[in-house]
Amino acid sequence: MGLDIGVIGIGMIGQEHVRRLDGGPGGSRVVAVADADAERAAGVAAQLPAAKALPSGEELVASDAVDAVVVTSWGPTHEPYVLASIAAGKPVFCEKPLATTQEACRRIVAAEVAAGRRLVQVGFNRRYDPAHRALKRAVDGGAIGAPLLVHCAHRNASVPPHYTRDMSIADTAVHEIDELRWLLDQEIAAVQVFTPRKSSRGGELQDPLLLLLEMADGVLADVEVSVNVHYGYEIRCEVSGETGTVELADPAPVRIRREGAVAGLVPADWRERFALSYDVELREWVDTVVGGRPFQGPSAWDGLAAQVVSDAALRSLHAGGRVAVELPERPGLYR
Ligand code: ISE
Repeated sequence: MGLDIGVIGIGMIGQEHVRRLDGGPGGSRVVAVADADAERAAGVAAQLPAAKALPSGEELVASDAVDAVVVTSWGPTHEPYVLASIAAGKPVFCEKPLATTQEACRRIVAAEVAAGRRLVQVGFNRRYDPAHRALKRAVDGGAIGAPLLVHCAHRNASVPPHYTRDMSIADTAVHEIDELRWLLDQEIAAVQVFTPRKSSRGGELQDPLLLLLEMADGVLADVEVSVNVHYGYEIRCEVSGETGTVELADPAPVRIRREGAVAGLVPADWRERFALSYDVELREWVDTVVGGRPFQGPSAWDGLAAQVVSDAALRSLHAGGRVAVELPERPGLYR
């Protein structure tokens, strides 16, 4: 038995996911695509053996040919597609962010709770990266004793012209927001954003940013977001514990020695750094749906929690100071 998938939104990440899902493990294939740009949808469908381009995301969700939905459209359009999928009783994988406002995330959580079963998975891909998983295993296994501090860095070589200061938090740091909640099994209690000296390479953009996150149990995490480093794409995380430290190792597969220097190559962008994590993420999602197993991946609740923290960080960025995070009560469905 396979899984017939419809993909809404086939920009860069959408096309990457289509490539992974069509003819992928678990017998998945892409049977429908929809995009605001109908020509692009037709072009992608023409290259797939079983896919049709449909005129809208709503029609895709309603189509009898589609067993499960992948939403990779522009963030502000996620909510209606995810809600329609829940109403149709179809599993839906939604790229991060789940939605761009916490009100929209709350509506999604309420709809899923009313449906009485988990159908939504959010694309927080760090949870599927082998290095991040090894980091969590080390922390959970007690290798460094009780965690006390976490130091993260999220560096992009460059960002597109439409990238704004707020996106440094809502689009970029949101990965660490989810990662810290997952890694430490704790909610984030408060956040403060600092604006250091501005890099001259970022134009008008306030870059870098530094976030200080307080976990509910008192662990403190700092996150550097730099999006114009030019030398490549780099993700760091080090956890400092009572009896030791553990950190993500350098991901370079080879080390070059020449002309008196040693160099490990730095990935160019997130597609290269996280290629394997996307493979694992989508394979596990397909296997879960096909096997009829309960979802273990990032839930609509995780999407909402990340959005609430991201909004608090944006408030701190705009108005300054420490902002407490106020989460609603976690519904039983997500415990
Ligand atoms: C992008 O959307 C991602 O998800 C990348 O992982 C992140 O590094 C980048 O800053 C975002 O724009």
